[in-house]
Amino acid sequence: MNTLIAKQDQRITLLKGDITKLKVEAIVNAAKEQLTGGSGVDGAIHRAGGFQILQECMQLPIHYRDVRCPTGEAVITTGGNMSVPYVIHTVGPVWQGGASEEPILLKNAYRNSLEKAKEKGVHSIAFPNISTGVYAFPKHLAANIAVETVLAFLKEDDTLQQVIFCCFDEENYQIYHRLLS
Ligand code: AR6
Repeated sequence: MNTLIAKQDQRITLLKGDITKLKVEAIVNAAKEQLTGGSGVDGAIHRAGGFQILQECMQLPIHYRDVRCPTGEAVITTGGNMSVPYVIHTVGPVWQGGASEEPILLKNAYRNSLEKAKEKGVHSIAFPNISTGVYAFPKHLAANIAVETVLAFLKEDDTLQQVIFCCFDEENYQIYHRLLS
């Protein structure tokens, strides 16, 4: 695996690989509002964690219609069959051109995931590149928002000791590599 420690904060690490294989206390899922599973990283996490994750998701309260996690918010389950204790499910925005509050909603998704981790006393967390797959958020802008939000959070927090940006595709990895080195 390619790895890099961020110049801005040594608690931030960049990795390329499959988030379900990481030895951390929490992994973040780029989920949909219904929390029913899907493709991409959501599919990989539900496959690795098994049916238990879906069962836990379906026990969470419904906000409206069939929405269990509104865009920008975050909820938590166990890791099911995975060794990771927690999965933090967040929902990034669908890119619609940029005028529908997509940047702020993406920032909220990172920030609320970090808050959930802090509530549980988690020391290490890994993020996928939320919204940059099926939801088509521009990768450069998404990476800038992700890095800025995590750096700002870490400035005020001493619980988290490691935040991993886990990139799956080479394009995202190169973008983060430039931002963090
Ligand atoms: N580990 C780490 N990152 C991964 C993995 C993996 N195993 N697999 C894919 N990625 P996406 P979104 C990366 O589409 O854009 C689902 O159907 C991928 O390369 O998973 O937020 C949900 O149910 C990309 O950079 O999430 C929602 O409906 C990143 O994960 C919708 O997709 C995010 O891509 C959410 O779309």
